[in-house]
Amino acid sequence: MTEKIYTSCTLDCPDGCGIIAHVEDGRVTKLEGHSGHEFTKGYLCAKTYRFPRRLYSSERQLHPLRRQDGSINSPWVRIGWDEALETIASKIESFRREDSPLSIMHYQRTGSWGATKKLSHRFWNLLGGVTTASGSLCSGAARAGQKLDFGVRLGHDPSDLLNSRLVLLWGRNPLATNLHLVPLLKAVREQGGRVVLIDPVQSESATICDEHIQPLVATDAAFALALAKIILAEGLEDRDFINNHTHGFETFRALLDRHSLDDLGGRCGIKIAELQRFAREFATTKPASIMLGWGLNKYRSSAEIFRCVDALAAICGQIGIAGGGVTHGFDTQRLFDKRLEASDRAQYHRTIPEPLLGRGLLEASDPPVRMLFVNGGNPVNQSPNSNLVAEALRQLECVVVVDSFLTDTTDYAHLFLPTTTFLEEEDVLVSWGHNILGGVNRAIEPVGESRSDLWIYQQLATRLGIGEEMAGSPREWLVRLLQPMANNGVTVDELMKGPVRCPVAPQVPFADKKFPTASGRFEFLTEVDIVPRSDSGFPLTFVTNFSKKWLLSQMLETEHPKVASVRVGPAAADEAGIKNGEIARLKSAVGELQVEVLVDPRVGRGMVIMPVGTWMKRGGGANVLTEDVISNFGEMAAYGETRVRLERLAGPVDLSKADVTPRQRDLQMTQ
Ligand SMILES: Nc1nc2c(c(=O)[nH]1)N[C@H]1C(S)=C(S)[C@@H](COP(=O)(O)OP(=O)(O)OC[C@H]3O[C@@H](n4cnc5c(=O)[nH]c(N)nc54)[C@H](O)[C@@H]3O)O[C@H]1N2
Ligand SMILES: Nc1nc2c(c(=O)[nH]1)N[C@H]1C(S)=C(S)[C@@H](COP(=O)(O)OP(=O)(O)OC[C@H]3O[C@@H](n4cnc5c(=O)[nH]c(N)nc54)[C@H](O)[C@@H]3O)O[C@H]1N2
Ligand SMILES: [Mo]
Repeated sequence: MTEKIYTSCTLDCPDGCGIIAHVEDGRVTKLEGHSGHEFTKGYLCAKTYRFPRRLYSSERQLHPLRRQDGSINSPWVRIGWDEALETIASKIESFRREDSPLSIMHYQRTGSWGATKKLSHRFWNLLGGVTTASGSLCSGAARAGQKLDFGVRLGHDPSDLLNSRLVLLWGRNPLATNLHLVPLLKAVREQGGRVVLIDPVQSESATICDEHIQPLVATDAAFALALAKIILAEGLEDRDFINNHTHGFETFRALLDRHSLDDLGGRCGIKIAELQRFAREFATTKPASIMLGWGLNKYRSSAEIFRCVDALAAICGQIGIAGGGVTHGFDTQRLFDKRLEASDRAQYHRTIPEPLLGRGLLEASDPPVRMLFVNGGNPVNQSPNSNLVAEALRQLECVVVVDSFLTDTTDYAHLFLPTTTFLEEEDVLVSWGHNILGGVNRAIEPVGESRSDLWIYQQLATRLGIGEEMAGSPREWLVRLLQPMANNGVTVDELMKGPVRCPVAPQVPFADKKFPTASGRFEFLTEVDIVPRSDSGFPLTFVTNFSKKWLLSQMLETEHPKVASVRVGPAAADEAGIKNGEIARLKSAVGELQVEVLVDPRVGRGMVIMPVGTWMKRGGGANVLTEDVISNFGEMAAYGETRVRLERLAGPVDLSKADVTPRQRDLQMTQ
């Protein structure tokens, strides 16, 4: 008999799908969409449909592992949970006592958006605090920029798009990365509205847009300022909104006065007439919504770039109105009961910014970091300057990784703990792309000996004398974590039955025109550097984006491209003397990769684009090339500051090893 169990996908994706898991004899046989989910509406993305393959993959690790002779060069051997937990607890204990708690670093990313995952912070805080990571690999600059403008980063409910007459997809590629947004965008067009893509690449999403505006890469500040300048010059601004609800307008105007329109247009590579036409359309079409993506989030000035876009919307009064706004993501997790993280119990504090992990680990002194505990992340693969991160990890005495697969990071680990997936866990999902809370019911028992992060931390806690303060079933912890929701009428019991709208999430943020900023108004930026980085030795900007086919670095060997590929426009290929399909060397100041070069006229000038997530040990790894640069605000990894050059290979290339079939090449074109 097939049991049907409601759950939610907790993977790091804005869609956060509502799922019905089909279970037969304790095995998941199929996943389908939950038809009652307001946003994901009964269907899943291809990655989630095929998630059972990951669940039951032979690559999945189902037992704790340690290195045979202790060194990371020796093979993994299987051990029991008791041995693994005893070893790790005693390592934690000895580093704390003999050295300092700060000689241990905890590194956690958002492999799962389950609410219970935050309890890891409680564990380390109860121990008195350790070195942790600050900043962000994902949304730091956007969060920082929007906080300065609005007081908080708060998106419009996706369904509010149906009120828009014009939608700008700005540095965002929902057809690949946010599938359930697509029907809403189609509906906007069916109602007579327009959807415009702003991207240096004609991405997959161009196919669902009315128009594609193609500024040069990393010049969005100049582009947004040019539009604002035209709007003000032509008197198309919303004076009422500016006068009554904003702060710092005159300084913003002075910032615009410092740049001529010719200069701004020249920088972004868009003709003045086109800028004028589009500026008029944006200013006079109300309401217009801007959907900001992660494409703008990869530069040193990203927070300021976001602020230029916010300012553009503000001068047109497109803020706080239905169908308007500047939406990036949702920080709904701030609504959990934060006190449970027990930050008041940490007497020791030290942070290393995530974007500078390699350097930070190597430079940490007094005390140096000696032990690293990683859960829910793949920092060797995903941090900038992977080689430096790897070098830093190689020097540590003890690296523990909690994951389900042997990733690029586990290559540097001494101990591996196998963890469950969301299908084996009880949790609650709070999405960063919509306002629907998702119950995560355990569909099956843990496969093999895998265990949840919470169980692992509880076991370690017992061995370290803080067991009682970490004790409790997942359900008990969820009730505590989500007390603020219960206070607003939504209980965990209800959440576990089906998707529920977050009771405190606004449909239209700032509708009352109150902003939690210092002035209580929308605040304009005062300064931005509009000149992208250049380097004559490395003529191209290295852009990394997300593949439609896989999520971050989570792909099985059979799903992994045989050869890492990059795409360039015809001009860049000609300049490097490289033909379509040729294997070439891609070099940056910090690393190099051998890649197949696909010449694609959809890619803008002055750039190379490569998908994030291919594995270093399978010949990929975009971050082998990225430089560890941090954004001006928000401690964000500025991956896109990396400059690269393409070089022809001297000798013939052994393509038998590469094995690129035409079919695969076609598939790669859609990356
Ligand atoms: N299939 C799939 N879906 C995913 C993910 C995945 O790995 N795979 N990852 C998830 C995560 S963690 C995130 S954060 C989101 C990100 O979702 P998106 O925002 O869609 O992510 P990106 O692919 O980084 O960037 C989108 C677009 O920005 C463009 N871009 C690059 N540089 C610039 C620039 O200077 N200006 C402008 N205007 N555009 C630029 C790129 O060409 C790209 O088309 O996706 C989530 N969804
Ligand atoms: N060059 C470049 N690099 C980038 C970006 C870019 O634009 N350019 N974008 C960045 C972005 S937006 C993001 S979000 C980051 C993502 O960086 P990471 O969060 O490091 O992403 P993943 O590669 O998905 O690694 C997550 C790991 O967690 C594991 N995992 C999943 N669920 C759980 C769980 O419940 N418990 C535990 N213990 N493990 C779990 C998965 O198997 C996987 O190995 O990468 C960033 N890296
Ligand atoms: Mo992300």
